Amino acid sequence: MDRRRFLQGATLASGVALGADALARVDLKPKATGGAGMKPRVCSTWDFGVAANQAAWKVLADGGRALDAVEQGVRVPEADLRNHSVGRAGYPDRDGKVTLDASIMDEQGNCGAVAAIEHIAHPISVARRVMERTPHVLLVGDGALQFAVEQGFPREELLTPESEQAWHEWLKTAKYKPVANSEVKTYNAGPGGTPGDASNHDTIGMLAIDAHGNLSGACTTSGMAWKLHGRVGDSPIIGAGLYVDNEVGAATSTGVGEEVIRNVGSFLVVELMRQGRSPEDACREAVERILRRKPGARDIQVGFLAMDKKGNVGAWAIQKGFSYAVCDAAKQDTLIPGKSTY
Ligand code: SD4
Repeated sequence: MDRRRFLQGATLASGVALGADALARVDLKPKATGGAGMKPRVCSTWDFGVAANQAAWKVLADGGRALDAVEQGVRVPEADLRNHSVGRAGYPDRDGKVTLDASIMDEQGNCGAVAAIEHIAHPISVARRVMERTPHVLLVGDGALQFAVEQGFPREELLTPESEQAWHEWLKTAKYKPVANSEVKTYNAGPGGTPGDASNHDTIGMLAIDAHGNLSGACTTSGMAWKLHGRVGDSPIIGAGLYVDNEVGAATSTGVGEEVIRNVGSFLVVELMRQGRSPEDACREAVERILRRKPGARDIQVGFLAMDKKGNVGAWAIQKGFSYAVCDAAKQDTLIPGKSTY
């Protein structure tokens, strides 16, 4: 390589490593774009959203930023060993590896994500570092792990003896057939029943509005259990598993991520709210879009959760069994059964 090309390469490499360019370009200071005096509120997917909301609420009740609230909130299920679907103790893929997906987005449209990252218990915080310290949006696999370790995140074994045992149980019946939809068949055969349903749910998606009227969202998951190694779901894909537009609202999703990605689900929900639909109506239309395009999707679960610019919350799912938690000054442990098409 000639010297000039080498120097060009070195400059690019150090700019990326230091994130100096990124910091110069990304405006990370919160601006009160939403309107001060808003009553803060946070909502999140599934029953474990209650405890996560309460952690987020500590930030919001203190006048903190929605971005900090959602990060702190979703770290709770990430660390929870009873939760086999997020972070530490998440069920592994079919090769026995725990691979995690996460994304975060703030009120200015800044976003960061990691996909298929191993050995890091809090992928949401790595996603935030991607957003704040690199010029990129999404880091995957080994590169994401390398970045996390460079940033000081501890490298740990995420497969617990209990999750390993569950994987061995699954292996007794599973045939390694990497064909389309094989994961869905194994979910049906497994303890969870419906793919993505309440007993085999995987994801926490959280949306918050702070006292400045600013919205942020976070989404983190170990993805679908027994997935192919390297499979990435909707959760780290901005627009699919998470989307925030501070002028309109925010949305997140849970369930079988492939259907959400195909329909750019969370972006769709936000755009429907932009057209005047309520959060619930927007979520319902996004679910029905999935069903119209693929009627067979009635056998799986997908749920959307949305919050509008005023803090109104709504949700809709394909099937019964979806739940979401809402927390504000009035009540910190509300758990609502999600309405559904079937
Ligand atoms: C995924 N959407 O990886 C996630 C999993 C999930 O309920 O939410 N399951 O596809």
